Amino acid sequence: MTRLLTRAAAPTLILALALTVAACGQETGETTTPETTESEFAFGSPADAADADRVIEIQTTDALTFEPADITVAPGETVTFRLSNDGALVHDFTLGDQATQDEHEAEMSEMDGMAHDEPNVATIPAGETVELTWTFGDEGTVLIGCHQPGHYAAGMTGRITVEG
Ligand SMILES: [Cu+2]
Repeated sequence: MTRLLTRAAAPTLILALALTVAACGQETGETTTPETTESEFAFGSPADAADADRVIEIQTTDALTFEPADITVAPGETVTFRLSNDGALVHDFTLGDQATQDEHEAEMSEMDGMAHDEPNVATIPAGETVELTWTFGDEGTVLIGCHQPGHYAAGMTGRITVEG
């Protein structure tokens, strides 16, 4: 009688174990799936100056403005921004969506104006000219901001419209 019960229970036990293993395997697979993205940035990707379709010159000023502050580019266009600074104040040119601008504004106030080392950010010391090359993605709006202390809050921002 005991042997009969054991025989009958064995396949059920094996099935239960198999299901448990399958469930665990699936769970592990989900948690270890790497996050794969085409670009580190949602608003395009860094590019080489040699691949630029166009150069756009922008002045950064002691009046805390970008001139021009309104720029239009084509989807997929690679642009070199030639950023000049004829004033006495250091500026930066941070390219990104609103989330990126907010993030950099918070970082800069924490870091006391330390320079960035990120491909979407260029620092332009007084009297210098710096270049940043970027390939834009799909139609939309990408923002420009200067996150030197106080500049962004004072309105040192710009807008790049990606359309065409
Ligand atoms: Cu500035």
